[in-house]
Amino acid sequence: MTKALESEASLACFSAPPLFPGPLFVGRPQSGSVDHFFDRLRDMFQRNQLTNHGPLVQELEAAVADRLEVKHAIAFCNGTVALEMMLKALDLKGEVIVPAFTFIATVHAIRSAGLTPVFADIGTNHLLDPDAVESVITPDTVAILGVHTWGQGCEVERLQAISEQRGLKLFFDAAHAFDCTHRGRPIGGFGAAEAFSLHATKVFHSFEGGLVTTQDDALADRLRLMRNFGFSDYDTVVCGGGNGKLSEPAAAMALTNLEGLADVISLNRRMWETYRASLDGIPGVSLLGFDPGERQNHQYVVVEIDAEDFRLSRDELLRILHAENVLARRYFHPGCHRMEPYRTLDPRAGARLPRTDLLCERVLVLPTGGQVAADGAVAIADLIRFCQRGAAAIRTRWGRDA
Ligand code: T4K
Repeated sequence: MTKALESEASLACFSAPPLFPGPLFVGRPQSGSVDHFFDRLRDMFQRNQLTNHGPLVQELEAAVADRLEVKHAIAFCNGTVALEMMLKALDLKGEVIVPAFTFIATVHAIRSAGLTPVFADIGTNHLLDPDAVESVITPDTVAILGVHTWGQGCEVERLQAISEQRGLKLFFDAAHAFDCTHRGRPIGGFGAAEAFSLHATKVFHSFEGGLVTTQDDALADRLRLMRNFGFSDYDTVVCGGGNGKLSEPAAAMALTNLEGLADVISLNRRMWETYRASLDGIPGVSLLGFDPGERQNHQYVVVEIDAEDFRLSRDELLRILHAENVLARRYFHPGCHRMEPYRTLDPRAGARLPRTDLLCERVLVLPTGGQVAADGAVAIADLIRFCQRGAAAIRTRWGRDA
């Protein structure tokens, strides 16, 4: 894995061998015991109940509700469908305020639910800015959808106060935030409902899967109907719906991963600490910190690159990292407002999203987890430091090779 970084000629982008022999990903799945998973599958085949709210899904929902201290956890086939059904369940019509600095699924779900997304800017913490939310409220606004980006809790109390004053519903996209807290309370119990992703790349996964958590009995009942086509019994359909069901093998994976989650999170935490120590003092690189008083899953290692101080842009660094097999990601570039269909629907959105645009140019998410290991994180940080120091020579060489 190690190679001496002596001059720009040591870099793989100039045809030297890469720092890592194979790719290091952001979002490499971390799974629990394969034996425990197969034990659960064997039992499942004995019962021959493969899907449609079987015992493994029921066990998962009870375990999650208990862990997140919520009355209801309703499992779905993926996080996007969980979001869509959560947003559809209250029969809202109108505009939903949402950040553009999020994975595109957040915004697509609003549109699929028959609602209109309206983008509001984020703060320097990467989270929906309540002042920006207030500035885009119109008579057509019906809801706010905050995103607990990177597992950090949104400014829940201020968003709650705004939604109560203005008669709006408040929802959260908690795709990144399983097992995280806000003000000491588990994320999952805030707003009218929260939606989680159990995608394979998430800290806690079911291959594909999602969850909605809520304290509201009526909303939970409705969501359980909706995910099963609206059927209340064998041949009675009482509302609209679709197929949002989680399968039993997916629930078996989730239950198995729940057993090993504490180990995954403590590994992520150690990796984050290693990155923090190793990236320290590199001009133009700032690691997104976390409130030490909150529980975090440390699924994402997020840095911001200031092109002036770093002397290379984020995208130039990305090019170097990729050549070295460090497949860092620039989530959520270029911002949902610059992707279709939203770019065409609201071509002027960028004018009110300066912090979103800035972050879309600066954020880099680094690979973490067991695939990287501590010495890998140190090597990646050393590489980044080397790039900052050698920026002038790297640029000159790029100019010469062009
Ligand atoms: N809301 C938010 C805020 C979200 O971030 C997401 C999803 C959602 C809603 C929607 O939830 P889901 O409907 O997905 O449940 C990935 C994930 O696919 C996506 O779930 C996630 N957010 C997003 C942030 O990241 P991509 O397109 O970047 O994934 P992809 O295929 O590039 O995978 C990342 C890397 O992980 C790959 O380069 C290789 C590695 N990988 C991936 C998979 C699936 C593996 O090594 N093995 C694997 O099995 O979106």
